[in-house]
Amino acid sequence: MQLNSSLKQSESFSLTTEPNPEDAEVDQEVVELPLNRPSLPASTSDGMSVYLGQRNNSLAFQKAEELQKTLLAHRHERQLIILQDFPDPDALSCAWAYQLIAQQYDIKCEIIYAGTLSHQENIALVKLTNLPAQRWTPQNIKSKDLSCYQGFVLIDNQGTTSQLLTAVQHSGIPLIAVIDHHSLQAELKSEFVDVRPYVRATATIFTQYLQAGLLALDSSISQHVKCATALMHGLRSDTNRLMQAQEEDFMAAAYLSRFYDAQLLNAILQANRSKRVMDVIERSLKNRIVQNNFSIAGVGYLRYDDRDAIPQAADFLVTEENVHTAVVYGIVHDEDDELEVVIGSLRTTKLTLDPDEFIKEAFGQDSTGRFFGGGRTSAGGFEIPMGFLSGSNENPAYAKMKWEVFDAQIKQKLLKLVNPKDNPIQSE
Ligand SMILES: [Mn+2]
Repeated sequence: MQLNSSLKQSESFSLTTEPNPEDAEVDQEVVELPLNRPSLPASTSDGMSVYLGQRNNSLAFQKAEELQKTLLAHRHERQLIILQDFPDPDALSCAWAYQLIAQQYDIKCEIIYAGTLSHQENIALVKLTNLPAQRWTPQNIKSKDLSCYQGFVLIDNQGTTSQLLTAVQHSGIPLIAVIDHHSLQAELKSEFVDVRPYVRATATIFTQYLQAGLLALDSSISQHVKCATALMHGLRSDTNRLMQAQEEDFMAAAYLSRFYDAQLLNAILQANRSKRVMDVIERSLKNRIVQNNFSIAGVGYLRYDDRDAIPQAADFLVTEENVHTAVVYGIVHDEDDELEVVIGSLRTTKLTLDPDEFIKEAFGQDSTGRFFGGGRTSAGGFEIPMGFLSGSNENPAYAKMKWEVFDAQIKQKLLKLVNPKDNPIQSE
């Protein structure tokens, strides 16, 4: 195997000047970085895997080169990096990596998301690494002066899971880059697009950019070590602790292993579940119905800050013997805005089940043609706004009735796909 040839090259690569975002002189220091072109193996006799690895490697290189050109064309600008409303470690770490890469071109980036960091590991990640992400709500974005931004970037999403997108688009800011591994949601008018649904984590894509030379990681720079740790966490969490990782993801993890801080990662992973998350998991266990190896559970009402308990409950239910797919959903309410939305998560270990297809098929689209959800390998999610039916839960009888209607409707839609007699989509 000759795949490590490009790694060896990257070892010898170093930046001559350390970029400093505060330094006005940085303008003159911006130079076109030499990228590490992957060399072809001397022999491809050991089969297909080398060929595929090599091909992916050169695609990664080509994309890194394209991204570099895009960044060069936007030197000295300010950009917004928009994450999904409830960003996960993959999204957060990649946004940070993009920010550090862009900094070398004197591009200043703000990492923003509209929802909350509700998973205890995400809170730990952001706190322990000082990850520079900010919450902008759909309300306060209206009072911001967006005219100072010349572009925006979507990372680990394609804009369909962010409430901030509309405001940013309305202000006329152009989309500069989309870097994601979810299935393509719609045609995107972006200067740079790198959407690779077969890659298990966006962190893998970003690590490949780093390896190609877009940023030379340096173990003596604490921010680099923390970012590498965040990327390792993102990669692990999107691949079920590497159990669903493929060659590319392992290669990326191997590269990050030179820079990341294992103790820091351990501290992030040790974050404990809150009592409220435990309660939601308990409710999901109690309410679950298991049919044809699908486990389905409605958990009732949840506070906005506990929204992340839903995917955690799904993670838990999918571990039951004879269950290959778990779907957990609940009504999440935002007390400040009297807004309610049905939020659900799907987890599967069944290789032939495509979460993106499954969720789109189960719930369909809204009146504007937008799907209620989608997914990636082994995981998916959906959000169904409750609109006019939001709020008025102070009347317990009404709140109970409302939940029962939504619960029944979601179950009906899911069971249609779960039961192969009613619908041939699940063939077993
Ligand atoms: Mn991801």
